[in-house]
Amino acid sequence: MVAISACRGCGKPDPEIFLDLGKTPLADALLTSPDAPEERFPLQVAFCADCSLVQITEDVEPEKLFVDNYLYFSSFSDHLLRHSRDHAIGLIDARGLGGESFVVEIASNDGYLLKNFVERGVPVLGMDPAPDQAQQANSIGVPTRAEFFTLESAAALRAEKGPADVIIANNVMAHIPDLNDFVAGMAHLVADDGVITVENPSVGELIARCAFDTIYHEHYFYHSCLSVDVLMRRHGLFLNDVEFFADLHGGTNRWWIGRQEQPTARLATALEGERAAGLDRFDHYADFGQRVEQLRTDLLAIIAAERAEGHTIAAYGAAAKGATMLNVMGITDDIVPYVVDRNTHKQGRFMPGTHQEIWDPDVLASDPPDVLLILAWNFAEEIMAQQQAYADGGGRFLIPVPTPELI
Ligand code: JHZ
Repeated sequence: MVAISACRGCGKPDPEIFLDLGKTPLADALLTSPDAPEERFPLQVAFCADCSLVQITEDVEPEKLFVDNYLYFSSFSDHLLRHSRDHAIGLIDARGLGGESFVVEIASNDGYLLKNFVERGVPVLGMDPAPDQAQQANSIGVPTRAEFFTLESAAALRAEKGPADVIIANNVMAHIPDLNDFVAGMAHLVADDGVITVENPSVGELIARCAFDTIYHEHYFYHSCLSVDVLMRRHGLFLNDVEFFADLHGGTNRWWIGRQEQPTARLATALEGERAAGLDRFDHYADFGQRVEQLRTDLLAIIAAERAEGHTIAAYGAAAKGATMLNVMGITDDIVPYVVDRNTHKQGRFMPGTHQEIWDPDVLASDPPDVLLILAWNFAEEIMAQQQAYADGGGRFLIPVPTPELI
C-alpha cells in the first residue's frame, strides 16, 4: 500500500486533502471470527484543483479488496434489480440490439444485469474479478470471466470477439486505481457507433447528503459530471448525456459516453449546475469534516439517550458503508450488539473493526430490538417496507444520514 503524491487522473502533484476519517479496516473484509487479525489503513480524501477529481490518498491493492473474500452480491436488492432490468430493456429497444450485437459489462457481479440481455437473446460477456460472483453468474447462464478489466484485457477481448456495441460499467469506475488504463480499455473496446454507460454515485450528492460513509478503500474516486467530462476527453471519448437517479445509492449519475461529441441540453444543464454549486472548487469540500463531526455528535447523542432509557439497538445492513459508519462513529458491539443482513454469504461473519456478528433479519421478528439503525440507508424504503411487522410492533428506525433521524 502506498499514499499517492499526485492526482490519479491528470497527474497534478499533491491533491488537497479535505477529510481525514482516521484509520479504518477494509469495509467489505468481514471477519470469520471476532478475534481474527485485521489491518487498518488511513482513509483521507483529497480534491484535485486541475481536473476536479475527488479521490482517497491510499492505494490498497485491488486484489485485496475484490478477490479475497468479497461478499457483495448485487442481487439482494429488489430496487437495484428493477433499475438494472429497465436499463437493459431500454438499451435493447433504443439501439435495436439483437443476436448479432455484443454487450460487455465490467464488474458484472452475479449476472444481476446481464441476465436481462441473455433472456432476450443478446450476446453478452461479463467481466468481474470476484470469483464467487463470476461463478454464480456463469451458473445462471451469463458468460462471465473472473478477470480485472484493463487496457490489456480489452485489447485481447476485441481481438477475440470484435468491438462491443454497448459497454456497461456500473459502480466500478470508482473502484479501479489505474483509472486512465480502465478508461483507455473502454475506449479501445467500444465500436465506433457504440455506447458506454457508466453509473456511479454523485460526489455532489455525497457532500450534500453528508454520505461520508460511502467513503471507503474500495472507492478510490468520487466522480462528478465535471470530472468525468475531463477524464473521457483525455481518452478520445465524449460525455454526451447524464441521467440522475435520486434514490439509487444516495443519488446516482448514469453517464452516456461515445466516440462522437453529441452533448445533450440535459448534460449542459448538469455541468452548469455543478459549476454553480462549486464542485470544481476546493471551498465546496472544505467544511465537510466539520459536518461529519456534527453528524457523529448527533448520532451518538440519540444512541446514548435510547440506551439511557434501557432500549436495545441493533443495526440493519452489513454494507460496506455500514462498516465506515460503525468504525468512524466508534459504534462497537457493546453499543450495538449485532447487524442483520439478508445476504446469506455475510451471515455468521463479523463486521470489520467493530465486530458485530451478522444475523438473518428473521431475528427482528422473534426478538425485536427497540431501535434499528439502518446502515444501508440507501435502501431504507425497501427495508422499512419489508419490516412493517417490526414497526407495527412498536419498533423504530434510526436513519443516520443526512442528519440522524428516528422514525
Ligand atoms: P449496499 C455497494 O456498497 C457495493 P455497500 C459497492 N462497493 C458500491 O460501489 C456501492 O454499493 C455503490 C443488504 N440488504 O448495496 C444487502 C438487506 O439485507 O447499500 C447488502 O449487504 N436487505 C460495489 O456495500 C446491504 O444490505 C434488503 O432488503 O455499501 C446493502 O449494501 C436490502 C435492499 C439490502 O452497499
